[in-house]
Parts: sequence; C-alpha cells; structure tokens
Amino acid sequence: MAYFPDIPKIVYEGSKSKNPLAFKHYNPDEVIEGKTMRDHMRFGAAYWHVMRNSLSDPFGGGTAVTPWDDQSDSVDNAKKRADVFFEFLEKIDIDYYCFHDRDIAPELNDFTKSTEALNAVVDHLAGLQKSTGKKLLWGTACLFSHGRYSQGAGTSPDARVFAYAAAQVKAAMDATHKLGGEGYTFWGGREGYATLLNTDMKRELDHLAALLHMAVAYAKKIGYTGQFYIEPKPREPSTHQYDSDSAACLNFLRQYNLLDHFKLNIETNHATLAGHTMEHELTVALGSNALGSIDANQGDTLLGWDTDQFPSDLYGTTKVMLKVLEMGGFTTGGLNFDAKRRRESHEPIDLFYAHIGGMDAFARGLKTAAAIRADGRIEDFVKARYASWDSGIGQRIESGSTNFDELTEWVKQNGEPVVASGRQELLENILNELL
Ligand code: XLS
Ligand code: NI
Ligand code: NI
Repeated sequence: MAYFPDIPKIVYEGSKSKNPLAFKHYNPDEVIEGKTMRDHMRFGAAYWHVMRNSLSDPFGGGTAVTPWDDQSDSVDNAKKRADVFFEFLEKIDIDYYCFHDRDIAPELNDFTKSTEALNAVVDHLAGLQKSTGKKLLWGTACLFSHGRYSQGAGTSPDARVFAYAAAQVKAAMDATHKLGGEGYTFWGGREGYATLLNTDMKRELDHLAALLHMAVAYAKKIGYTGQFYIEPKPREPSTHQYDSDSAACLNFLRQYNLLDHFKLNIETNHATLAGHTMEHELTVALGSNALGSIDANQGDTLLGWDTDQFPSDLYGTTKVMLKVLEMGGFTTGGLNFDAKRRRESHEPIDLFYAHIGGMDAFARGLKTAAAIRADGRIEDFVKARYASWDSGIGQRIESGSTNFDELTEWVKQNGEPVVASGRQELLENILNELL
C-alpha cells in the first residue's frame, strides 16, 4: 500500500536541478574526509513530528492532513502509522528514526494495557526494520504529556509518580533494546519547577539522579549496551528546567557520578532558548568528551519558544558540522530532525520538502566545514593565537611548573605585553569566502 502515491524515492540530482523532490547537495555516496555523506550524517527522523504532530498551536487545533490515521487509540491504527512512517523513511532515504513510547503506541488508561500495546507495536516495528534495513537511533519515554507528570516525573514531589515513571522507562528501555536502538534519551520535559515556594530542589535532583542510576543498572541487567543521553533544554514548559543547558547537565552528571554513562543529545533550538549558540553548546559538551548526538532543527529568534523548525541556516549547519568533524564523527549518535513543519505546511508532501531542505542544508554545512578544514587558515590562526603557550613561560604555566613569585619576576623583566588582534572580521570573511 502506498501512502504517498505521488512521491518517488528522493535522489540526488545535483545543484542545477530544479526538481523540488530531489536532493541538490545531499549525495549519500559522496566521500568527504574519507567517509560517505550518509555515514557522516546518520540522519534520523522523529516519529513524534512526522507521524504524531497535528500542527496545532496555542491558538488553534491541528491542520495536518493524515488520511491514513483514523485518530483512534487502537493498536491497529498505531501499526498502520508505523507502515506509513517506514514508507516515508524509504522514500526520503533516511536510515534512522527516534521515538517516544507514546508516539508509537497509545497510552491507555491502565499501565499494563499501555505496555502491552507498546510491545505489540514494537514487534511490528521490528518487522519493518528487518524488511527495510532502517535502524533506531534512540528511544525515549514520554514523561511529560500525561497529567500525572504535570509536576515532574523523576523530580515529582510524589513518590508514586516517580515509581510510575520508572516503570515506564523500564518498558521504553525494553522496547529500545528489542529494536537494537543505538541510544536511549532522557529529555526532562517537566523536570524543573514552576515556583521555588513549593519546591525542594536538592531532593528533586537527588531523585532524578536515582532514576538515571536505576536506568544504568537496568541496562546492565538486560545487556543493553546503547548510549544514554540527556537532552538539555531551558524553560518551556517549566519556569526552570534542571537540564537547562550543556553546562548544567554536565555538572549534574558529574555531581551524581553519572558522567561515565551519559552523553548529551544537543538540540539547536534548545541552545538558543538557553541564550547560547548551538556552537557554544556543542563546544561545552566536546570539552568533556560528552557530545553524543544532535537534535537538528532551528528556532525563530522573533519567537520566544521552541519552534522546532527545519534547519535551513547554512551558517548554523556549517558550525555544527565543524564540531562533528572536530569530534571525529558520530559513533552512536546522529542528526535527528527534531523538527516540525509550520502549521501552514499541512500537506503530506510538505514532510518531504521539509526533510529534503534539512538534509541539503546539512550537506552544504558538511561540505563547507570540510572546505574550512582543508583551507586551514582559520585553524592556523587559532594555533598561532595560542602560540605563546607552546614554549617559554606559557609552557611553564601550562605544565604547572611555575608560581606567582616566578611570574612576578618574569613580568618585571619582560614589561608590558603587546597583545595581537583577535581578527574576528577577517575570520568571518574567510568563512564567507568558503561558504
Ligand atoms: C522537546 C524535546 C523532545 C526530545 C525528546 O523539546 O526536543 O522532543 O527530543 O523527548
Ligand atoms: Ni529534541
Ligand atoms: Ni525541542
């Protein structure tokens, strides 16, 4: 059954093509820095946006046209959606996908029934993965939509809610394990607070850490060897979210001895909501060897919320790919399009335009990043900028073999330092030259 009858498999046609249903830059087999584009990108599609986002907003209901969906909570409907999703993955040529438990299967009014529904859909997904070769980048549990989680899941003031969340994570981990998921993500949707007047922050953070430690222990028990991720995001929906940015997540992981088990899944729109650039967030994670995966999207600086738009900003994709190349590429992670169409782009074909655009934007980012690295001028500049640390007094400071007394003597003998220009504008010119 073809759910997208008018849409062919999307292929690379090159930059001269005017075919809106073709890649202009993403050429999966093209080799860059010794690896195919496909292997560099490890693109993923987000089940929640592709299949479950009705495109509603705070002022109106959904607009998305989904002729395959009878809107029921039945397992059959859920399986049918999975069929549609895999046809989409095949046609768009995306190898990976990500899901929340409640995206792929309905939440019913009883935990056991919900878990049975989940397991039934997981079996169906396993069959689809087998027949198509598509893979699960990561799975997660939705610990934020249901009313029971309105005051948090792992950080709920109510121990019964914590227990429910733990049971849900266990089932979602089983599902991820069964589907060979290469990672398992925690996004602390409501792990934060609305007001400190009613919040015991220390206790809530201890509980969140306990949940994550139990997940690590459970992975060991079932032999799940995928990578755990935490996904930073500030505010929205809470006033304050504990995982507000990369630095906050790393501090939390370190404080609770979890850093060996977790990496970060960093999302562009969350970075900007935190008042950072994506480049900043990636750099912070890289500094702790904790950059795991990326939720690829972008925000709208004129709007204050997580608009989850498809990435189209070439500076953005270039800077992301520079960091990914610097890291030596993804291992378990990838570029998951945690992105949704605008409410106005409600036709099924818009799903294709959206992903084609995102994939082409990242292909250009990769090509430009590789060109910047091959050119070497920016790298050479940075190297030269720090050259005073490579020998003499700089080297002595870095190696910890000097002290305040010696440095004071050194300053008296050497006088006022003449500082070199940072050359930001020149470097921006080089970037633009290579874009
Ligand atoms: C929401 C988050 C979410 C996570 C997975 O803002 O980005 O979609 O990626 O729970
Ligand atoms: Ni995300
Ligand atoms: Ni988001």
